[in-house]
Amino acid sequence: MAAFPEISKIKFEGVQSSNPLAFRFYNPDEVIAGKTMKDHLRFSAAYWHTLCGDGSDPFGSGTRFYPWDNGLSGLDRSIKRVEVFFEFCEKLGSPYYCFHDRDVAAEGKTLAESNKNLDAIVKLLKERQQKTGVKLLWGTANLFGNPRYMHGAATSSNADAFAYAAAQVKKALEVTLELGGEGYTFWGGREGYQCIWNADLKREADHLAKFMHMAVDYAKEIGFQGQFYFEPKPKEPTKHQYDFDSAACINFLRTYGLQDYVKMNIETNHATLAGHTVEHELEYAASQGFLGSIDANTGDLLLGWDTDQFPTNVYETTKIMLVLLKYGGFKTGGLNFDAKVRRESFEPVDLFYAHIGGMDAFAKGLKIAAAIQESGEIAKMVKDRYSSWNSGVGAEIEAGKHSFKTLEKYILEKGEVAPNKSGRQELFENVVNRYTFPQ
Ligand code: XLS
Ligand code: NI
Ligand code: NI
Repeated sequence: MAAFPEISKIKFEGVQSSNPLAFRFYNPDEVIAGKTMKDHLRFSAAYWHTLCGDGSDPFGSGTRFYPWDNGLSGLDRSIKRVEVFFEFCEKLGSPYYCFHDRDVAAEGKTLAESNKNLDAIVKLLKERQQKTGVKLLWGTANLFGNPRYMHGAATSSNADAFAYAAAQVKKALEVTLELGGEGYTFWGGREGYQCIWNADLKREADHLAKFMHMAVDYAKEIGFQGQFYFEPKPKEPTKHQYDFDSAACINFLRTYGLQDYVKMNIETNHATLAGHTVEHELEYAASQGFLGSIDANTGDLLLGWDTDQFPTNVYETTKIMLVLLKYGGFKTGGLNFDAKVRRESFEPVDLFYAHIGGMDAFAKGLKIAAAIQESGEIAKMVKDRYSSWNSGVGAEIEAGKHSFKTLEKYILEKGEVAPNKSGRQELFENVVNRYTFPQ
C-alpha cells in the first residue's frame, strides 16, 4: 500500500500556480546557463530527517508518528521505511538521497548483528534505487548516537571506541560502494571537547587524522572512488567541535596530508553557528579548491542551535548559487536537504511541502544567480576594483618581482599611494537586488 496515496508525482506548473503540491520554479529539464536545473542543483533527500525524526526536542518527546511505522520496530520498521522513502523520493522527483548506516538499518546488539541488518537493508535499497533511478549522493556512519561514543569516536579517550568506529566506517564504505554512492561524508559528531582540562587536543587531532587516513586507504583497497567530504560544525553536541569551519577543516586536512582526498560539505546552519554566512564558508572552501557538497538548510538567527529548517529565503539561495556558478558548479556533490519539518508539522504531507519549498527556493536562486552571472556586471565591478593589480607595481608584485626592499624604494620615490577608489558596497547590493526583484 502506498504511504502517500493522495499525492501523485509533483509537477512543475509555473509561477502562476497556487497548487501547494506543485513546483513554481523548479523545472528539472529547463536549461539554465548551459545545464538543466536538475544537473545544476542535484537535490538529495536526507533519510534521517525525512523518515527517522520524530520531532522530539530537549523539552518533549516525539510528535510525529507516521502511519507506516505503526506497530513496527527494529529491522521490520527499517524494511518498511525503505519502500516509503523511495515512494517519497520518486513522487518528489529527488534524484539523490543520503543516509547514515543507523538511519536505514536498526542497530543490533553486536557489530556482527548490526552489519547483518545493514546488509539486509542495503539489498532493498539497491533494488529500489534500480527501480526508481534515485541515486546515492553520499553515505556516512552514525558515530555519535550510541553511548559508547560519549567521548567521541575517532577522538575518544577510549581506544576501543576508535576501533569500533573504524569497524563501522569500514562497513559503511563497503555499503556506500555497493550502492554506487558518489561520496562519503565525515561529520564530526562528538569529535570535539567539553572541558579543556580533561582533553588532550593534540592527541585527539592526531587520532582523527589517523582515522581519516585509514578510511582513505580502505577506500582505495576496495575500489571506492567516491569523493570524501568533511562537514564543518562549530559546536553541538560538544561545545567546541574540531571541524569548526571551512578554514579550520582545510587547515586540518593540509596539516595531516589529507588535502588530496577530502573536500568540504558545507551546511548553512553550521556556518551561521560558526558566526559566518554560508556564502562565506562556500567561497572560502571553493577558493581554496575544496568545494564539495552542500547540506541545504537554514537556522533561526534568534536561536543558537542547529534548527535544521528548510531553506525558503531566496536571497540566501541566490547567494549560494552565485558561489556555485562562479566556481563551475558541483563536480560530485549536490544540495542535500539536511533539514527537518518543525515539531508541530507532523503530517506526512508536510514532508512534501517542506521539500517543494526548498527546491523552489533554490531553483529561483539559481535563475537569479545565472542572470547576474550572465550579465557579468558584478564580475566586472570586482575586476575594476582590483585594477591596480593589472599593471605597474601590482602586476610586478604578483609576478614575484618585488621584495620589501624594492617596495620601500618604490614608495620612497612615489611618496603616497594612488588615491583609493570607493568600495561601492551599496551599488553592489543594488545590482544584486535589481536581478533579485526585476519587477
Ligand atoms: C549534524 C550534521 C549531520 C551530518 C551527517 O548536525 O549536519 O546531519 O550532515 O552526519
Ligand atoms: Ni549535515
Ligand atoms: Ni547539521
